Amino acid sequence: MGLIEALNFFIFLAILAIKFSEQGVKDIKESVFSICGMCTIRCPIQVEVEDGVVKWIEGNPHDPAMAGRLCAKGSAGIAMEYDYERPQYPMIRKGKRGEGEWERATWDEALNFITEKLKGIIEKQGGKAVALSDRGGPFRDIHRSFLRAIGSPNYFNHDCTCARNVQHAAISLFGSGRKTFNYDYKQCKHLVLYGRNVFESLRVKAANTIMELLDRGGKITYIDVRASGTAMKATRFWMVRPGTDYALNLGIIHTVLRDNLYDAEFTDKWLEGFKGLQSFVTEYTPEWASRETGVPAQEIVEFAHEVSEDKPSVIFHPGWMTARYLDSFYSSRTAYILNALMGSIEAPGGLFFQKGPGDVGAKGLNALLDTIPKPKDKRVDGCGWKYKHFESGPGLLHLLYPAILSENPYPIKAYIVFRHDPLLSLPGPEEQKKVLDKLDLLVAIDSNYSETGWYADVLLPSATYLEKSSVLRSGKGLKPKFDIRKQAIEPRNEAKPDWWIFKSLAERLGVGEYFKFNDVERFWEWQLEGTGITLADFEEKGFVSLANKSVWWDRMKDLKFKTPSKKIEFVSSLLEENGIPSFTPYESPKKPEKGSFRLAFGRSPVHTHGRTQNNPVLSEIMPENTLWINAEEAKRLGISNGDRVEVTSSDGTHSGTIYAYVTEFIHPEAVYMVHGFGRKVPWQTRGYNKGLGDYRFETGLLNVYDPVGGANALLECYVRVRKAS
Ligand SMILES: Nc1nc2c(c(=O)[nH]1)N[C@H]1C(S)=C(S)[C@@H](COP(=O)(O)OP(=O)(O)OC[C@H]3O[C@@H](n4cnc5c(=O)[nH]c(N)nc54)[C@H](O)[C@@H]3O)O[C@H]1N2
Ligand SMILES: Nc1nc2c(c(=O)[nH]1)N[C@H]1C(S)=C(S)[C@@H](COP(=O)(O)OP(=O)(O)OC[C@H]3O[C@@H](n4cnc5c(=O)[nH]c(N)nc54)[C@H](O)[C@@H]3O)O[C@H]1N2
Ligand code: SF4
Ligand SMILES: [Mo]
Repeated sequence: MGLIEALNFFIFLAILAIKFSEQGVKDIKESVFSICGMCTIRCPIQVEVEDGVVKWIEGNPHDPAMAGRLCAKGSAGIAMEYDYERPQYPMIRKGKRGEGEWERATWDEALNFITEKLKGIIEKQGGKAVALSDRGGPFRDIHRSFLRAIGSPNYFNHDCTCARNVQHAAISLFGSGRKTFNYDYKQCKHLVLYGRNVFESLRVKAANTIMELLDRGGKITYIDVRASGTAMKATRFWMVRPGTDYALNLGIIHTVLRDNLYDAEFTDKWLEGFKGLQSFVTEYTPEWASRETGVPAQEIVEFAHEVSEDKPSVIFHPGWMTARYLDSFYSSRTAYILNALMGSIEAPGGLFFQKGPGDVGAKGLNALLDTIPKPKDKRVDGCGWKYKHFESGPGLLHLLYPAILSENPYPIKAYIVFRHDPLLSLPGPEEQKKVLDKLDLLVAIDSNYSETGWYADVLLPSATYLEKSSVLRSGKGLKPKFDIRKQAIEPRNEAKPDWWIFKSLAERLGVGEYFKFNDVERFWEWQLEGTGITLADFEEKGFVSLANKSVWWDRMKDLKFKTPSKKIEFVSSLLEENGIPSFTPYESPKKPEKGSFRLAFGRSPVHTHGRTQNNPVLSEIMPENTLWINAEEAKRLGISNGDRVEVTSSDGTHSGTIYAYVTEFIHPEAVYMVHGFGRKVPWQTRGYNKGLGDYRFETGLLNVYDPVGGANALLECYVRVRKAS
């Protein structure tokens, strides 16, 4: 065969191969196991793909608690995927921060730009001058490793605005955090919820199981300042005065101890400091609690007796975030104490210890983070050293802000925000911006135009959960398991998966040696090394169970508390060593001034925080939020249902109008709006300026936080309301 013939033959082969692969693409129908990313619950899902297009998403049918089911947001994943109003290519800021003048960049240009800036900062101030925050969760290994590799201890997550008070309350009692336990709703007889709006602030599995709890005659006592969707389904609803959950718990504990309603065998065995609690609650009678909360004393007593009859199959949910007040640490702590008094720890229908691979004789997944030496510098926010009672892991993001301003204990010059939107989730965006302006570099990596992304110097488009594979997840529970998020489709536009972004940056910054893998599959294989499990084992169901049946420990013998005493420390060694009382006197929350209300917030079942307001489908179902206001108060202010009302922050710097929802089912001291609206990114035309953003009214609150729990006291927010002219 001559050269020309050979060339022609090869061209012929190439055309054939292209034709063949086109044919292949056309006929491909595929089911892919993945993990939903529409909110941070991360439910296991199955994605149906046809010709490279997502056609259908459902809950993983092999997971009995999902059984194919999904929530509205999860189903709207397809609408999010094919929406063009999301970042499509890397962008570098041209105008002033937040002005919205961008220049389109190639990935090389954007990564080089970031690298040059970071190199300069690291040379001058060290790696510690770089901070990174994310949204927590199981997929952090690679970006946390990146930060560690460049020598920074300053990793943060969102939790100062979420569950930090609960986390620290758990540590003070059990020596380990809130995720030590999960809840056995399946066998629970009485579930007590403090603003834990289980049917709207969704976890699909939990919501399903709690519906079944009601179906089989179990009880729910729900406590809130307003009648949420969960209140409607509850057996008992107490509409409390805002910020008084701690008082309620003290009244309940008083009754439980006075009337001997606790599990004496369990308390004798496991509790440290029972006497201290007993003497502390003597003065907090149900009558006293009634005056604080508005719940009749007789009902508190009846409830304590009723719940005790169902012990130990009862759950006092410590709150996800337990409404964020200045004393929420103690409301959470007393909810946990009630569980301990009921003996519900590791009891069927109570709180169970989440078992990990090590608890069932299996080896855990390898973690990249463990292969990189820990930076020697102390955290910039003081967590773990200046504030020893605050866990150092994710620190407290609100404490980063004063550190940026004061450069104390050292300067922070770059902030990488990954899968997180602090301008929308921490209080007071305008105050935050003034602090962020001191940075030399602000980078956002997002699959959506976040408020922070819009204010950043560089915005990198991140692949969506449907477009990427993530690191394998190790799930703890009664039956520990590993599960997989597998890429379902090719990234659209120029989006890139996060592992690629951080690996590329690491290589450019000269620390690529830690990131040797070239694709996720190799990384998975390395994660699994030594476990005896292979990738093929995930093919059938999308997960691999590490135990055949549920693992329960003997609750009178085998409980593993990580406190110094190995018991549940009502009197906490950690707190006392740091000069913090284990029991603290209750202080009545401030009453709003006349014409002003406490601003409460929460979730809608069809939105995720502030990031779905522009979703083509979800924006149609719920385009804007309303202001819930008590009927008597509304009448006094001349406001009728459906009126436009003007809401103004307590310092007068922010105001806006919104429709009023007038109802008897909210406490007169509070008004309420669904979180996350009032978005200000003009490129998102559906969500732009719709409704009002609770976070914008939280002026002056950036550094107001529960001093013991550490979480932002977002609910210490007051607004004035009047009928709009
Ligand atoms: N006023 C007020 N403030 C609040 C709350 C409130 O109710 N009211 N709620 C608080 C609570 S409980 C929490 S948990 C926080 C949550 O606050 P955030 O953590 O900021 O909120 P999220 O909506 O989880 O998402 C953060 C960002 O991640 C992006 N994202 C989603 N998926 C991906 C992905 O696959 N890749 C990348 N790179 N980015 C992605 C989203 O587009 C979004 O911009 O807010 C807190 N702040
Ligand atoms: N649909 C949907 N589901 C979600 C999310 C989402 O964005 N959308 N986000 C997830 C996240 S990150 C979280 S943290 C959870 C949050 O889930 P939940 O903990 O259930 O919290 P929220 O929906 O924020 O509701 C808080 C409730 O607290 C009430 N409240 C205010 N003040 C008080 C008070 O003083 N006492 C009591 N007892 N109640 C009070 C409010 O009225 C509101 O109903 O939801 C998760 N699930
Ligand atoms: S609760 Fe809904 S949106 Fe959140 S992960 Fe599960 S299915 Fe997705
Ligand atoms: Mo949260």
